[in-house]
Amino acid sequence: MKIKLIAPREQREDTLSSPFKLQRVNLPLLAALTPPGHTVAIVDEAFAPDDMSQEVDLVGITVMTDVVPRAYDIAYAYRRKGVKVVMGGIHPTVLSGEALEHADSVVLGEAEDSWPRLLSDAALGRMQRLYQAGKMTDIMGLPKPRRDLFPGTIGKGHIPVPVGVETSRGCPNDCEFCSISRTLGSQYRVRPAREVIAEIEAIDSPYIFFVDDALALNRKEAKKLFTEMIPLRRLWLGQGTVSLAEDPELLRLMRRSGCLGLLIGFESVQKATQNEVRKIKNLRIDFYEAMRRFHDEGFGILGAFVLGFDHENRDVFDQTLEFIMKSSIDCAELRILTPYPGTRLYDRLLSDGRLFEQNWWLRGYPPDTLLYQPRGMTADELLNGFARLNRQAYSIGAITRRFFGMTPWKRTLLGCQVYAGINLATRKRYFKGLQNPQPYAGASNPKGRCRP
Ligand code: B12
Ligand code: SF4
Repeated sequence: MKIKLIAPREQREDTLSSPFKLQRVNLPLLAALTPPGHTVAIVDEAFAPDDMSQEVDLVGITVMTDVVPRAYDIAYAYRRKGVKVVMGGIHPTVLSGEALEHADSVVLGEAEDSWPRLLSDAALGRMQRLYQAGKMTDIMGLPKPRRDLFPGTIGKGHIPVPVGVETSRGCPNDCEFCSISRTLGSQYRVRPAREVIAEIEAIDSPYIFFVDDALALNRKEAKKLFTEMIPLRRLWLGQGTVSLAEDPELLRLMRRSGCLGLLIGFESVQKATQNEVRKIKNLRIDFYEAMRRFHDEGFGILGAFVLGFDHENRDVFDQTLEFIMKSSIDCAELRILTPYPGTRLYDRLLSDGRLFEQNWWLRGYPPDTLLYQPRGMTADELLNGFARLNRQAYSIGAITRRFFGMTPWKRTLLGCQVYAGINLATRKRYFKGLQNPQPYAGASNPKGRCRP
């Protein structure tokens, strides 16, 4: 069969023009799991548009909630041509019934076991509607992702694009707003260091992005991996929890193995909320000390903050700004809490009648749309406080002041360029986002307003 694997772009953003790209790992991995005898092509709409005139027998689409409208449009267009469409990834896994209205088949959860089965059924003309792995994937012995099929590793300005690599899967923390435990599982599974190293050795980009949600949760294994990575002389980025900073030896090995920067989920600066978020609940280090340690190792930190938790009050905006400025966070990701389907948060807000719209993802709202009735403040207070925080944290004065609390890597010419480029691009994106309509601004009585 001729198979095409597609990653849809976000509905409203011009992702093709975005300078920040990542070579995703899931589609190259699916290609590697495809038994011989089929041909596979990969399309990532963040890199290049799809050419629908190509001949194809089966289309596989990877679907995150943010790309649902686009994914369903693609599926519709191919099915109209008589091509069978399979969906997989986090959204179809948690909402298979909805996905099956748009696809011929859905793969639930991990695909290592189901994908080869599905293909052999499809080749015989008896593809099932649903495929589910019999058990959790043993991630020892995963095949090397077919990165040769990926459409380009050179990004805008000819900067090599970071290449996604997995070192682990799953997360035991089960934070209320996260869907990982229901999809990739709550058991933290680590890939053997030698397999990760072999995979990295075969990658031609100098930049790696570790796609693990919770990098180095198993510190012993992580230290082994980072030690073995030192001679490879690669540069890498990753995402993890603040708790990484609890272990100075780990941080040192991360630096020596080429860590340039980390996306760190601080989530909230308010204690009452921190007690609700499992990953930061039992931290043995405070946020300021963590930032000092990250910066001492030279890491650039993209700190992620979520606004709108139930226990938060109006002071959260000033307090978040204070932390961002005093700790000189290199870049801050500011987000309004999003109730993704498949999370405990979504279920709770739905049963409390606080969701403004039950199937909000079908409408293609842009990021940071307020989708529920907040508790610690009114909807207007949340939206106005969020807008003010964005403007203050990304004013030219604030960007400049954070720059002077800089870490050594920023003092190089390249470092200055990266810092300025990322902050100015984020400023532009956030300020533009603040113009987006907020369909439920001012809503105070959600009961009865929740649209099914
Ligand atoms: C790396 C990552 C990113 C990267 C790159 C994303 C990318 N394009 O690859 C960056 C940092 C850019 C990113 C951004 C965002 N992300 Co993100 N990200 C991840 C992360 C940590 C890893 C993804 C990954 O590569 N996993 C490893 C692969 C192998 O797993 P997988 O994709 O699930 O694929 C397996 C199966 O699902 C299945 N499968 C997947 N697709 C398909 C398709 C077919 C046809 C088949 C058969 C099977 C199949 O097969 C694979 C092998 O078993 C996940 C969490 C996670 N651990 O998965 C969050 C995650 C996907 N992200 C999430 C979110 C919310 C976002 C953002 C919206 C955050 C934000 N507020 O801006 C943005 C959206 C960006 C976008 N629209 O693409 C949520 C998605 C929730 C949801 N319901 O959609 C997740 C689950 C995190 C979470 N904790 O909840 N993200
Ligand atoms: S620590 Fe991160 S990946 Fe794990 S459950 Fe919490 S938010 Fe999800």
